[in-house]
Amino acid sequence: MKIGIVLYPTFGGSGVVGTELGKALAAKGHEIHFITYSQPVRLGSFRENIFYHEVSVSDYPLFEYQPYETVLTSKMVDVVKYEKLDVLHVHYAIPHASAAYMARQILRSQGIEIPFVTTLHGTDITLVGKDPSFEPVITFCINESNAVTAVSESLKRDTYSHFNTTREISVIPNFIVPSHEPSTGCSNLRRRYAKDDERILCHISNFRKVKRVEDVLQIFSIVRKRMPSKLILAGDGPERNNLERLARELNIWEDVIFLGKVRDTAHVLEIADVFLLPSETESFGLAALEAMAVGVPVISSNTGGIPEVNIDGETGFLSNVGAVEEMAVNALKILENDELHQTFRKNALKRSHEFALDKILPMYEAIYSALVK
Ligand code: GMT
Repeated sequence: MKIGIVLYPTFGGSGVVGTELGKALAAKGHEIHFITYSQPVRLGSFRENIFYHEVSVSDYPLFEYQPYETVLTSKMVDVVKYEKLDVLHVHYAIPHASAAYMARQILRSQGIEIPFVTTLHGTDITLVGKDPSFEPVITFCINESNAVTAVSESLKRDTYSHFNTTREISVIPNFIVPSHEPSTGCSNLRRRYAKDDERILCHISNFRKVKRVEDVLQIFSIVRKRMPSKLILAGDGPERNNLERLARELNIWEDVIFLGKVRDTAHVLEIADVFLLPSETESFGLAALEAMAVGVPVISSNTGGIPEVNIDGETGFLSNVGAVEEMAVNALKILENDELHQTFRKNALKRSHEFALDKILPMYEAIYSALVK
């Protein structure tokens, strides 16, 4: 099949999922056309069956806000028409689903039928999408998509509760991709960041408010009083300055390592002992799954779709949002008991196999096939 994938090309979860999905489909022989405003960060080097179409919005003095959605729509029309695509798959509803709807209408007026699949990822429903400034458009696009998928049962429920829709939503969980990159030699790398008697706690995100990274620092501050440890933070975003300040106020800054944005997070996770994800809301928690995939137990909040990934008392522990004391106690339970730590490590790894690419990929292919037929 010839598939157009529209996504945000950034480090965000939806971009990672869309890019890895495209790469995996291309490896299976499908022809994949990425349509977005810059090269997706996870795309990597040249690969067979993969094409990238850049959406570039030219600056015109009249525009205080650049009309990205319009230019994206025109690009989608062009790529569908000239590359003869069979289906479009848009990741993150805003504004990709409305652009796809418009592209479908334009192409229909030219005698070309193109179905589009919308994958809902989280904040396009739970935070941004339900805002009255987006809601009518999102409701319309959900109803007009030829197929809709959501990354968790929780997100599916949220969609029905926030939007006036009864259309079928297929839950297709996020997945992990087996790494082909050689391991960095875990113990050598580990020694660069922590002494042998120190534990490493880790958090990776886009440092937005919703991630509650300040809770990560609070949890670490409690753990650090009980055992020598380091906190590795990978990622960047609007909260970074506040977090650096808080790390100084809590007097833990010497043991907190801000790595900034990291392309291949698996190598960071490999040296971690526990992963912290105390988010306010999280439709799935891809970062937690990526940690589990390298055998790292997860201390998380119990919000949204996280309980569908992290199993309380088995692959990590779950607590109410904001319960930093409890999360610290849970982290210590694992870190202070080597035998328990190893059991949680094994459980986390085993659980991650439930989300293996070869289980998830056919679910998307089945959706495309049904539409193309
Ligand atoms: O805000 C983010 O965390 C990024 C966002 C995205 O769309 O890029 O992540 C959402 O999609 C991910 C991939 O499906 C999910 O794993 C995240 O849980 C979800 N984020 C939230 O719901 C906050």
